[in-house]
Amino acid sequence: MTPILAEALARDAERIETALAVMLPEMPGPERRVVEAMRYAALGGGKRMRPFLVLESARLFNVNPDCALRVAAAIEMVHCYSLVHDDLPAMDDDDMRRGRPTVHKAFDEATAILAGDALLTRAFEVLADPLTHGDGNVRSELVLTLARAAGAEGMVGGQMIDLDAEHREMDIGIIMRLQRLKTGALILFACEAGAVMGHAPAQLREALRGYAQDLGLAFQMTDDLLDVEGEAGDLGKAVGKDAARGKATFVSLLGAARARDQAHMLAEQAVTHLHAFGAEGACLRDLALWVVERRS
Ligand code: GRG
Repeated sequence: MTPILAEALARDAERIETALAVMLPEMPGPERRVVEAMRYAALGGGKRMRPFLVLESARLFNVNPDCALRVAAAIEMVHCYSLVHDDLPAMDDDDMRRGRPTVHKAFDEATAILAGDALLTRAFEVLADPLTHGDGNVRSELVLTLARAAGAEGMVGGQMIDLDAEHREMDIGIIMRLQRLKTGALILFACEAGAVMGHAPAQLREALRGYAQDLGLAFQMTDDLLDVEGEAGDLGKAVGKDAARGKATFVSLLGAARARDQAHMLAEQAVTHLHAFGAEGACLRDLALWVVERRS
């Protein structure tokens, strides 16, 4: 990782942590357990890549950093909800996430379901709040775009295909579709959010979409490689689960060497979309190149 990217990621991760802690305040009363589980899920871990993409894309259009931070926190809440639900026994059944027990292990299944639900709804509450953007049309577009990215046309749809993957033959086309929805849709929203907040011209918004689509696939291919070649200690979660379940992935279909080559090619292709931003796109460029080298 380049020093500039390391510094920017660390600085933004700290800002996100503080924003999330403020937006998910501890609560008195009998309902406090669900808030404790939400805070457990959202605070103190993760690479914070999606919020970083929001903050960086917003910076390109001189968006007010406090407004961008709220959108960044909202997308991290949706991401954390998806991890909490994905780890449940009915889905991936994982005991460890971000180096500690999953929410249903630390609390219980019903609390984990509710914490995920409440993180998802809180995210939309944050987006719809006038503090997030002074222009109601922008707030409405953020809500609409994130709803599409997270729902059945996006992440949830991808998760459905993924759950089916254990029971039927999958080819590369369906795996691409699965990943475009499951991980790609939120990454796409993260990169577009800055353009939406900054009323960016269509051509620049399209450039960010192109970057996001290549980045999302490169990220997922690397995720599949890490499941085969990574260390549970580095990743903070179990490895080898896809193969154990006989699940088709980019690695099982392409082989590790080709998947690695493809991931690098996609990362380089992602960078080509950033030309229009000149030196301002340096952190996004470094991120794309790091995503395929990462060990966690
Ligand atoms: C339950 C609706 C629903 C969706 C779940 C995102 C997802 C869909 C499942 C997560 C399982 C998984 C390992 C997906 C592969 C890619 C991915 C999203 C990895 C986790 O994202 P990172 O690496 O995690 O950014 P951190 O912890 O760094 O935030």
